[in-house]
Amino acid sequence: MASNLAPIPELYVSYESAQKLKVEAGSLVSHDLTPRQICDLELLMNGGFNPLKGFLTQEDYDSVVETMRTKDGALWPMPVTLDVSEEFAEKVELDQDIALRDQEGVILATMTVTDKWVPNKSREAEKVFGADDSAHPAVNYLHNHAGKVYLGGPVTGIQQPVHYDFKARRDTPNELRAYFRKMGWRKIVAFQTRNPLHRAHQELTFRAAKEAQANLLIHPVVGMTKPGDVDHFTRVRCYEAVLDKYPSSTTHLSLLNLAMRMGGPREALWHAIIRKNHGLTHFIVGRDHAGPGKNSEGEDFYGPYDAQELVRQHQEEVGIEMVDFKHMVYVQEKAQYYPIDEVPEGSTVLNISGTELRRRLSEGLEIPEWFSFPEVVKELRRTKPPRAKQGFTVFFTGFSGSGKSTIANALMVKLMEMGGRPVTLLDGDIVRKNLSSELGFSKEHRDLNIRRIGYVASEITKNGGIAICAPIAPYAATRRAVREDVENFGAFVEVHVATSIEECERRDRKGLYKLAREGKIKEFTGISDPYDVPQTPELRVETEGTDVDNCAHQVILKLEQMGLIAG
Ligand code: PPS
Repeated sequence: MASNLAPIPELYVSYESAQKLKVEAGSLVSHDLTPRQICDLELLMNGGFNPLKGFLTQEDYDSVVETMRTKDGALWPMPVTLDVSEEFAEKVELDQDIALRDQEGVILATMTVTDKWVPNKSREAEKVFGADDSAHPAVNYLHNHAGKVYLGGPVTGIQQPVHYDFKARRDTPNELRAYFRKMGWRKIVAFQTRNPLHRAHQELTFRAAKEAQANLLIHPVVGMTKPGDVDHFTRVRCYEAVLDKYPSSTTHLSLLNLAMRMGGPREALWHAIIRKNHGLTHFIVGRDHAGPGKNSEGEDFYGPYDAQELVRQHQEEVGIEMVDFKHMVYVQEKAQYYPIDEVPEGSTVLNISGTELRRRLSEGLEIPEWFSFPEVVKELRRTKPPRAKQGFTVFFTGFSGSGKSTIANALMVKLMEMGGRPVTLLDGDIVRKNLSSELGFSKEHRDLNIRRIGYVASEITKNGGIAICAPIAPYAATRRAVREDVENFGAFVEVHVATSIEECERRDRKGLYKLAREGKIKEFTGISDPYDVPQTPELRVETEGTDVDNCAHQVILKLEQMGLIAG
């Protein structure tokens, strides 16, 4: 299969029309795109999502969800939808044009809204991702981040989203096509990745290209990947280091601003279509491609070869050939890599799993040269120092008067005594005075308060400090959202201070329970307002019959056990 490298259609208008549209769009209702929508819009506009011409209409959406095809029969496995809030949706009439802006307010496109509907998100989760289980990152996104209403309709492209990083490494489908034409490349294998490349990847990609007698495109995703992945800045520096290891002029590196859904088989097929649009002829699909990890029962969402099977079934229709990802292992006696099924008998096979690599990085242990390139390891260590040097957040939750603040204070002092990292205490009362002074205790206000704490804690964690938070934080969903914010940067240690409501009321240190019983304080947690007991906190401490020092010590032991402080 050789590539047809003619340009593919884009949704951009000419420069002159774009200037005119920009001015006219000043009077349109504006939607501020989310980071994921910006990624989707970029690929819609530049032809990466060809044949889509806009965000899916309701008919197309239903058809894509049910059959992986648009209503016209084009193969399209992934819903690309514009989710908005109910308030925003109310402002928009059908056939109205709206402006799509980035987070700084720069207009990127206009869209004629032809459809507006409330999707059945559970059905979308079941059909597209295989289960309505929020352990799946895309299902979690669907239920907890995406707006309630979808808008659909054609998009008119005004300008590309602005990227300040790695500009020279980003290519539109037509730019890549032009590059391949210029280089005379007719067969090109794409390697999709969201991880740093090590020697085994370099070997397998080079081998795949050689076998297909093709050139190689390293095509990593730099839009949105799985929460917890190595950030793309670090990864791109690593890819650049690996690029030197291929014979010169055989291999190219280009960054793809895709927002992954971790949708396994459907996602693999989507990736293949996107690569076809970028002018590629071959696509490497591995074991558990775009896999989301374990479901809430601890089982895999998809079978290890489901993705390969689905891509194989549709490869002819897509016009891209699937290449099997060969699992490469290092053979000690030969001092070289072999596909696992070609290892000479009786030889010693060495391999380091992803989990083992993360462990070695987090504990500052040696990573051998046969496994990775020293330049790559250096970059990874620079970004991720060992756990005992990283930032983290300890998040206490419990009733008012449960002892959260007292234990948090004791913990802070103990951590400061140890030294090494700055410590900040975000106690309920301190926060309410300095960050949330205008807020009350309605669900909405409590959520806002906790999200603010989460934001500050995540910034502290990102910058290598220790954040200790001690609010009531009564809602499980909000605590989960904070966990997600923090875990982008470091560990989140939830500590449930499990003092019973009866004991808190008996202690009634601030006299608030009495007032709550008398109805003088409304919406009082545990009395007249709910508290979701944490189901799986990292630690639960009982304060009844245990002194504060001992409770704080239990937290210290937990932190040691998690490798967050040196033992
Ligand atoms: S929340 O729900 O997480 O936003 O609450 P938080 O910011 O931790 O604030 C709790 C402190 O405010 C006092 N207080 C109340 N608590 C619960 N419910 C109601 N209605 C209420 N009104 C005032 C109370 O003293 C809490 O302090 P702590 O330190 O938890 O005892």
